[in-house]
Amino acid sequence: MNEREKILDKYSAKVFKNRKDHVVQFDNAGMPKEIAANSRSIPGLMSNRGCCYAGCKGVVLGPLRDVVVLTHGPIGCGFYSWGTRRNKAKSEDGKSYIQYCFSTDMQEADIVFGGEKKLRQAIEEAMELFSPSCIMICSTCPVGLIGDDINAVATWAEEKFNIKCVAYSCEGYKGVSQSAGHHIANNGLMKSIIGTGDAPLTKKYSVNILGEYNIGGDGWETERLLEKIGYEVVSIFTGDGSYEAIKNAHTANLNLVQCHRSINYIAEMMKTKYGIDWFKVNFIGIDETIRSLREIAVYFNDPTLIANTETVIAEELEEVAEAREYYQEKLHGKTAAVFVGGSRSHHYQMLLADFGMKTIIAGYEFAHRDDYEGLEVRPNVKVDADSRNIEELTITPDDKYYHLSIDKERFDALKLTTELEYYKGMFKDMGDGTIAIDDFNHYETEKLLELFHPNIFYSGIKDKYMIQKSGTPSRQMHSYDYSGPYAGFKGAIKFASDTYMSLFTPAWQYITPPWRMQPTLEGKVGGAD
Ligand code: CFM
Repeated sequence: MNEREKILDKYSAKVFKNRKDHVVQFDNAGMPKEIAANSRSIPGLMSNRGCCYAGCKGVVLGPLRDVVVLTHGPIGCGFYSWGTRRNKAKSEDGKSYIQYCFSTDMQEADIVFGGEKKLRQAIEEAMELFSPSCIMICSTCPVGLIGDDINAVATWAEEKFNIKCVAYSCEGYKGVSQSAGHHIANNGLMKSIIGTGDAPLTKKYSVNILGEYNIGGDGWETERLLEKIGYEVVSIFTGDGSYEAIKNAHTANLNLVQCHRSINYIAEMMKTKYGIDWFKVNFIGIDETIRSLREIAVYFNDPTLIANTETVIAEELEEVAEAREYYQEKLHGKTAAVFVGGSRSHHYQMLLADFGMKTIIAGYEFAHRDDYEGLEVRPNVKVDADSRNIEELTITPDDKYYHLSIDKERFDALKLTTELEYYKGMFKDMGDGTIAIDDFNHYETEKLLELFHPNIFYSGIKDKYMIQKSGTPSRQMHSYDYSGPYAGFKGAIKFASDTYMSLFTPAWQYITPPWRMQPTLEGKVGGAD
């Protein structure tokens, strides 16, 4: 039995039938394989996934600092999504609401008699207290079940207060994970916000950064590098982003996509509507940052820009050279497991490789097949009923704003040599007995620790403690355990330093757990003899 078979061995026939297609082990040739993804989790298995509301409100819309994002639902949904993601924001203009939790706090009576009145009251209150230019309403499960007309309330608010108000039907039960919520949020931003501003550009070369949520300050570090080279960053979706900035996103020359999983919809719709090309970039990892910066410069094909890019790369590399060498020596040969949402488990493999570390286990909570296998599989992916429930917008070219930055010939040539409008997926960077798992559960995590003994396990809050209790250091790859930024050159060193501290402070190994010193409880099943 190989490791994959050992993991699946204990499952009942029914569970085995489902899970076998979600677990892939690579042979020495590292051949690309097919994986089952973006399908329903099995009830009862401890999945690490979140819900549709989490993907819409928590991930894509929540970081917009000048927007009041109002949770329409019982207080639990608002409370548990309050301040739990480290999407940092500045509030230089005094307009940052991300430290607040806005909720309609629906009660039983609202569920029975309808919650629209309460939603209107909440909007009135938000206007009185904060007077934002934009409010976004996010529905939770009961709202969809009782059928509150949140779109009518949004129209009412726009007319009454002369603001932008967008309603999102992102009830938690939609789709199979938070991925559905990303799509719904993308659709709303595309339909109602992008293209509504007309601020003029200030520089010749301008970009939007898509799928960068400024966790631990990553977006600030990426922006710093791009501005140092000479680009104008028109908007960031959505880390430290704002309604005021993303209104103008359609004016940029190029879209840079960091997290492909959460925002490819906007990149593709903006291409159709405004003619803006997109690049798959990755600012996680030194070599990947260099590749990304060079490809962007080559796209614009301006000798000054290319020279500036090389100067910045050389400067930044020099600054980190000594630390890089130190950590390479310490971390070389260590093995890692990386299990995060829908894009980091690939991005971080490249950063680990910078320091000579090998990823032997990787997995995504809610990625789609293209995130594993590459964009080329998209036409072969079967769309199931859960995904078909999410609206697909029909987009046509915009008469006024459609603009191409490069001609078709150059586009085609670049496409052959760069990651222009292409995402290669995680599998192509794996092989050699390593394993990839979709929608991990806790049982599988335990088995992986037992079978592979990774030196460190990067994962999330839901499984972090069970990993640590097994004696394996674990670092949170969603929030960076209060550290970061990890993006760019300096971020890579910060990541290496945090990893080094985790590995060389083996605190957990000095502790003898109580179950090793005393017998565990014994019992028997009650009932009849
Ligand atoms: Fe994109 Fe993200 Fe991720 Fe994601 Fe997320 Fe996140 Fe993530 Mo947590 S948007 S898919 S829904 S990179 S919150 S910033 S860390 S699971 S791998």
